[in-house]
Amino acid sequence: MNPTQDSSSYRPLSTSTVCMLARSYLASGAVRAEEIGDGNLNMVFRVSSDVDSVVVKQALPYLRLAGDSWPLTLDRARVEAEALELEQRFAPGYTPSLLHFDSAQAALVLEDLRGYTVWRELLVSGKEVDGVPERVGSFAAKVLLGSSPLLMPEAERRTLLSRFPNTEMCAITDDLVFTAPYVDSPTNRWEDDITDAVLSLRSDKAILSAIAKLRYDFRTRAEALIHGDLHTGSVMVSSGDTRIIDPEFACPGPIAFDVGNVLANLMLSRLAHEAAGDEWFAKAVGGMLDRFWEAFAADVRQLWPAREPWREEFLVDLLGDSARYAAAEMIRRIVGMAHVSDVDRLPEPCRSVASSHVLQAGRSLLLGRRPRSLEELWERAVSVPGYG
Ligand code: SR1
Ligand code: MG
Repeated sequence: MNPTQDSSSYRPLSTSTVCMLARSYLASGAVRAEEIGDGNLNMVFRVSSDVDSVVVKQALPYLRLAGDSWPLTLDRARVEAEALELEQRFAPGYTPSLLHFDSAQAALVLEDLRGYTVWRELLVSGKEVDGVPERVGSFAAKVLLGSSPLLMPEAERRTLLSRFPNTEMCAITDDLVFTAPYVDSPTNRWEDDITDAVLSLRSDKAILSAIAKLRYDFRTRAEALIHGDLHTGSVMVSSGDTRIIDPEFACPGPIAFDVGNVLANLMLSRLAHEAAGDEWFAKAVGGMLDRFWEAFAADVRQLWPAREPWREEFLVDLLGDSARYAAAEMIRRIVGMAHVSDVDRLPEPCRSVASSHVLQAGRSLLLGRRPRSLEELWERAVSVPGYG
């Protein structure tokens, strides 16, 4: 909660109190609620009348994944509400509608994306829905360029970005993505079979230096309002529509962090399917990554201001930087606190094989020359020693 707000009336919602909070956003009549959240951070309810429904997402004052030993700001709910409004401004129709923000309860009343499925779940079950990577690419280009100095007057941009200090959420990313996986942290966990690879990452000076540089870049490069957690679990898909959810990690940051997150989670999916022997879908996921980047780049080219004579250089540099951030995201999803179901759902020995290949890909993408094209990116991610 922001320091100027009074948190004394805050109470974790229950299935009965959430009905009172949401009632006026539903058709009249009896309403009922069920808890539907399975994330790491919040309570999420579906509140339904006989004819319609909304979702209520309430921030808890601690990290759900870790329990009340890890206190966490409620202000992330305000950040999420304001980020959603901003994303709607730059990319109308790409996020769920925000119907109401209750600052006392740190709760958002949102359009219910009933009938949509989390993109990661579709990928895990080997399903491809047309147009999803393209929508995510367009969303990223519109919001990231829209809140960058390329498209927003600088005075307005600095004022806007100052609304998103999001200190504690950035500290989570700083720790879980750029720090803990490379030290002996109690939050880390990995498959026994890859212990040697994990310890060798931690003692590799070139890797530690590359990660330290990325962490510095993440902390200092307030380039745009980034989503901050743009993985395939933050994308909801129906036939014909795709929405991007959960911008509670939104903060001023490097565009490459968001782009790298999408690349990483698609590479994780591809490597997991390959380890499971599902070559056909692995290849399909590779195509999704290519189409995400191509849609992103096409929108960047279209939105790019004529006064700036470095558009193609921006895209080449961005792909290279995104590959570095993708590596950090891939490694932490294998070694760190928050894993992904793409890999964790695999039976052994496929899980260890996938984990090991992800670490090799991460290492290869972190070191050496930055890839300048998708071909070079794939070469670095899959043509690694011991792979295959
Ligand atoms: C402690 S929160 C763990 C992870 O879940 C979120 O989705 C973010 O990715 C965060 O790093
Ligand atoms: Mg989330």
